[in-house]
Amino acid sequence: MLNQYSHIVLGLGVSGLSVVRFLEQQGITPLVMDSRRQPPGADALKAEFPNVELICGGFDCRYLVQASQIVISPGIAIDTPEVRAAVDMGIEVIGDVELFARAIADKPPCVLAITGSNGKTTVTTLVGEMLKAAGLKAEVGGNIGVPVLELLALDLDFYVLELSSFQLETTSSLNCLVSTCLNISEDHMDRYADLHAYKTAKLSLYPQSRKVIFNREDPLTIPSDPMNQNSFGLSTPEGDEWGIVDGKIYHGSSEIMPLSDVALLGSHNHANLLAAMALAFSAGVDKQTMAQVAADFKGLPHRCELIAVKQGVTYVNDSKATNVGATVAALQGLSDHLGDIILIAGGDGKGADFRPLKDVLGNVTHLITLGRDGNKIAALRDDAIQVSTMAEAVAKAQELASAGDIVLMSPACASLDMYPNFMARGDDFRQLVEQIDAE
Ligand code: UMA
Ligand code: ADP
Repeated sequence: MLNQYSHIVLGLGVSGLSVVRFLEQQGITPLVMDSRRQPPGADALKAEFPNVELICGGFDCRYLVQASQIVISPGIAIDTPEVRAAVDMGIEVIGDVELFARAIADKPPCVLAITGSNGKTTVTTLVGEMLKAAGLKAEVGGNIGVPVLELLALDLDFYVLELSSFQLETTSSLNCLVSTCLNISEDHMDRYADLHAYKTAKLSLYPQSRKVIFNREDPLTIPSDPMNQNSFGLSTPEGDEWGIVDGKIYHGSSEIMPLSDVALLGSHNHANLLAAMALAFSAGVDKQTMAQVAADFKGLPHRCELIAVKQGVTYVNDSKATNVGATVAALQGLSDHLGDIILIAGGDGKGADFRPLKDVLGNVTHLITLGRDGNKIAALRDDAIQVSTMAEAVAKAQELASAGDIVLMSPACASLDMYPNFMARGDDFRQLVEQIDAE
């Protein structure tokens, strides 16, 4: 006879561990399962909750089909056969964000949520900074790295949440004050049947929001049903939209600041800033405060980050470009550059179609590829140089570059074929660049 567990936590990464803590606080002892033999949260679980049972190396269906609720981690696909079997039997399968939503259901709407294929972390960080600068009690969480349930212990006016499509698949009752989908381009095609399925997961955020801010230059983000909505975009704003006129940011007819005072570089970051301002405005942040934050915020590491100028060559770390859309944005942002651009790309393509890179590769003088799917990117150019390691890639780039050129590491791929995460890949690139003689 199996133990009867009403609650099962699937996945023991940072979010799974936060779910165990949350359930234990409610007096519920769950069973935890992880398909990995050594899940990263195993030691912490044993230390904090020695009585919680953990099954590693697979999901035992016999427990799943007897549960009343399964809380699944974002890294596990709902279509995993054991999970699908439980869903088909009518067992509730939700994520940590849905638990969070239910825990704050009695509060007035206080969530500002950000999704999209690219720019989420940048916008989430900006919104968090703007709210704090305005004196509001706000913290960021979600896909940005802090599990949402951990925010419940804090006394906050607002929760600023970065949400991935994986998290949104298992969330249905988040009562957002305001939300945005920044843009949609192909990503995670190893988890979705097609772009439509991915878009459906992203836009499921809209019906869970009192107000929606969409990107009027990206048709895929436009709500299909009429709702309380506004938009941002690089074009001239109409009505009370957010936009740009003659190099200045405007909210409707009200000028916020000139782009020359904005610290972030690139038109994609200007779009991010407009979205952040629109969200912060919905929480009551005044325009002087948002302009001050925009003037101070220089961007995050691993995102088109200028790391060094060596022998006149500028090295840029864009390791967070884990999909094609991000690399396209990086290369478009450099389209005015007069010197050569040497691009280092490749990694785990997650089933992506790389053809949208072809046009922007016109800006690239030399293409160096590496990683599992590097050959697929190399196939877009007859003269691509294929290497096996980042060290070889940097050495080759250094050999080809001369003063005035840019070496851009913007992989258009995830890092997991060669590194534990995108930060490790960016750090490897940075260390290799640091070893190049300055003169
Ligand atoms: N995994 C297994 N078996 C399991 C459980 C997980 O193999 O039983 C694998 C997954 O396939 C994945 C890895 O383990 O590769 C981590 O998965 P997880 O669900 O345990 O992840 P957590 O550590 O809980 O972190 C999650 C988010 N991870 C994912 O969505 C994969 C983190 O986003 C998020 O910061 C964290 O919750 C807090 O909310 C990371 C991410 O990569 C940064 N997100 C993707 C992205 O940005 O592209 C969506
Ligand atoms: P996310 O959290 O959605 O991955 P980040 O802010 O971490 O977004 O940026 C990830 C990558 O996408 C970086 O390479 C960055 O330069 C690029 N990027 C940021 N904003 C945009 C945007 N609006 N459109 C396209 N690419 C973007």
